[in-house]
Amino acid sequence: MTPTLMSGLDETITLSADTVEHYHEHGWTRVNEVIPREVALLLRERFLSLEPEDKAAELEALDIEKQNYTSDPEYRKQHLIHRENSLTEEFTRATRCRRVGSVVRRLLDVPEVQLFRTSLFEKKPESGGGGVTTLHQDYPYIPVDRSGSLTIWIALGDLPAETGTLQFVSGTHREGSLGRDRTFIKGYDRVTEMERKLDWKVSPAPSLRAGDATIHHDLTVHGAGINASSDTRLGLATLYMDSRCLFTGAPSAVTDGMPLQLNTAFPTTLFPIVPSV
Ligand SMILES: O=C(O)CCC(=O)C(=O)O
Repeated sequence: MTPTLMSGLDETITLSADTVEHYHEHGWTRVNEVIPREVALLLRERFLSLEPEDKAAELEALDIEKQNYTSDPEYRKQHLIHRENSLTEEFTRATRCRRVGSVVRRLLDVPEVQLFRTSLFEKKPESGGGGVTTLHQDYPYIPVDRSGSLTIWIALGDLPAETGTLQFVSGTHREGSLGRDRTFIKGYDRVTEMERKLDWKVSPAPSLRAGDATIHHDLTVHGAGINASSDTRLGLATLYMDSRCLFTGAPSAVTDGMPLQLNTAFPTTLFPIVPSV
């Protein structure tokens, strides 16, 4: 990355009061240019130019089996998930930069921001297998002792609404943890039940320019439509938390195999503190 691109990542962003209020009121918000457009376009290019074997979506093949992902092929078509270790170092720089850290700190209102995980969600055009991302909360899937973390989902590329950008059910961050959703459960699941009973309305899919982001609370129910365009939709999603959160010991694709101690903070060697002031 050139020094000019790097310096853009090192600046802090001051959010408007409306943006912050929208987050607290609805459980999600939008921030334009959370990373500079040129950086987002560069990341897209880097990803697309990786050899197919280098960008193998590990989860679809391996961990999803381990996680008891439903065998229904419908749920296997949502997206491909690429973890940070299969991406280039520019991704690491972008997700650990002060620019993003300052946004997270303002929304979480915590002394220190810690990165829990980065995933690149690739949704192929519908004709290539990209299906609907079913409604879910993030919190039931993370081994973190308190809710309140957030995910910044950054558009890598210009993403018109029809590519399947994220949509939210406003206010659901006040419902508590609803448990695992239909992706992992056959039969009763509370998200689907509430969706039917309460006739949930999802927010319209936004059109995002490269570098723009939507940000959601870990209890906010969200999903995405099919990718009705002819281009691959790439969203770089990183979950950040308060560095005082503790590890619960629950199995997870991110933490399994790591030397973590129950009821202690996540080691910063594995879960970096992100500069935020
Ligand atoms: O990109 C998607 O389709 C899903 C992303 C998601 O669920 C998330 O970032 O929490």
